[in-house]
Amino acid sequence: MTDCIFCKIAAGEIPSEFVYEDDQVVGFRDLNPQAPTHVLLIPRRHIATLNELRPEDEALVGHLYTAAAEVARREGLAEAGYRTVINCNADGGQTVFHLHLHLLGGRRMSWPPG
Ligand code: DGP
Repeated sequence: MTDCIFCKIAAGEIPSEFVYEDDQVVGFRDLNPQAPTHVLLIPRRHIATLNELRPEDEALVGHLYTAAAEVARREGLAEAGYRTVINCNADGGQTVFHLHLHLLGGRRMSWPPG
C-alpha cells in the first residue's frame, strides 16, 4: 500500500536497520520503545489488522511468531522471557494499520496490561 509507513519500511523506501529479515517477514526496532528490547515483526505483505486475516494467512502468522522467537533468542531474551502483543483497532491500541507483532523484553512485564 503506497501510503503505509510499514510497507515503506519493509520495501526499504524508508531506511531502517532490520534485526530480522526473510522473504515474508521483517523485524525492526520500535521508534518509541516500551521496554529495553522492543522489536516489531511485520509481514512484508500489507494486512491492515488481525480482522483482515484469511485462512490462507495462517502459515504467515505462525511464521511471524517463529521469527519473534528467533529474535528473542538473538537478543538474549529467551530464558528470562518476553511478551508478544498484536493490537487490533482502537480498543486494542492499534495506531499503525499494517499488522505487526510487538516483541518486548528486558524487563519484568506486569499483568493485566494497561
Ligand atoms: P500499535 O500501537 O500496536 O499500532 O504500534 C505501533 C508502533 O509502531 C508504536 O509502538 C510506534 C511504532 N512506530 C510508528 N511509526 C514508526 C516508524 O516509522 N518506525 C518505527 N521503527 N516504529 C514506528
